[in-house]
Amino acid sequence: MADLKGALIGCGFFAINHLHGWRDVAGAGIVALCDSNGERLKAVGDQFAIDARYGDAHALFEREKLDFVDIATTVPSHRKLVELAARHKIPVICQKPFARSIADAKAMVAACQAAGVPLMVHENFRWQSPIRAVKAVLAEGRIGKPFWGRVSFRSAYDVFTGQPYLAQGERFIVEDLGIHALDVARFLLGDAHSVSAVIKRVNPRIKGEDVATALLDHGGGVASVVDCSYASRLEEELFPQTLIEIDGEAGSLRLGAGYRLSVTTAAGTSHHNVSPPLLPWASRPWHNIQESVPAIQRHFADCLRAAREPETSGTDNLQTLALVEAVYASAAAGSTVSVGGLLA
Ligand code: NAD
Ligand code: 89V
Repeated sequence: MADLKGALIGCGFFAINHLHGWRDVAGAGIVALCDSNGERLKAVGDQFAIDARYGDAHALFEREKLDFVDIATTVPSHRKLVELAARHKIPVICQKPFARSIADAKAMVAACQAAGVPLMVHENFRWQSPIRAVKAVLAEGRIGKPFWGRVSFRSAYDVFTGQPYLAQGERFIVEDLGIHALDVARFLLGDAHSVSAVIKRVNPRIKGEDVATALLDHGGGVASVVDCSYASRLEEELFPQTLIEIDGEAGSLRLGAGYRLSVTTAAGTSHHNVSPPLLPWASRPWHNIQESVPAIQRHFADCLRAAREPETSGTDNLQTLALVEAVYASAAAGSTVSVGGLLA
């Protein structure tokens, strides 16, 4: 019997991973579903044997007794749904991108704070076990204080079949995928003060940019490069692996293709296989993203029970969203953009 009973709003492409994930989180479970698309609601409700089904979120909140709500809809509905949850005093997890604008994000954070309701953004890439392994090397001090980093995601994988909306927006890779890489850069190297970026659309069949390169100034001479592309046909298709390079004052680390982590210090180089587990319900190549879903959900449940702020709380995510905005602003202006200015 779950002590934390949740509802899932949005039964689309990625929600299936949420539902499998929640089954792996001890003491938490999804007891009700909501989707405005009746066919999806029925298909997902039947697949996961969840009978409480709603086509409208107002009815869901009025009728169900919930400990949390998991919002897995796309960004246009986030503000309305988060504010509705806050009015009902229900703790919220909301998928990324949290908001289309900093103003919307701040309004959601303020609504949850005023209601005394915990709010976490489902920013799951930093919960991938290979990325946690990189963080552990840094935390152990094995390579000393980092002074340079690179977070890279380059692919030609067809994401548009599973997520057709990605081809239709004015913004694409930075808002959808770069947001994860920017969050990982923050996670590993700390917040950035300024950003200088170049973006480009290569694929003529989509509306937004599919290539982006950003230089982040983390302060104190520490810099990182965050680069992402869905226009890079490579010898080995690595989707959806994030590659990481970090140089520190006492050594370096490289998270390379195939989840190979190399750590070099004065004592030499050690190699580690940090491949993510293939969970029973997961499938390659998505398994590294899939395993990060129960990991972040478990973190949310733990934080809820301990009344602790989650790592990627709404407040924290403002910094990641500001980096996204800074990339677009810098690319448009052709100049370096201050991150703080965007949050003011
Ligand atoms: P999708 O379009 O397949 O599914 C969204 C569902 O939400 C649809 O079924 C739609 O009918 C429903 N919906 C929309 N507004 C609603 C509302 N107001 N009330 C009830 N139902 C509503 O989208 P998706 O690909 O599953 O993506 C959902 C979110 O997850 C997006 O924000 C996307 O960026 C994110 N996502 C995250 C990851 C990750 O690794 N974190 C991966 C893929 C997608
Ligand atoms: O994270 C996302 O929303 C997905 C994917 C991992 C494919 O980029 O679009």
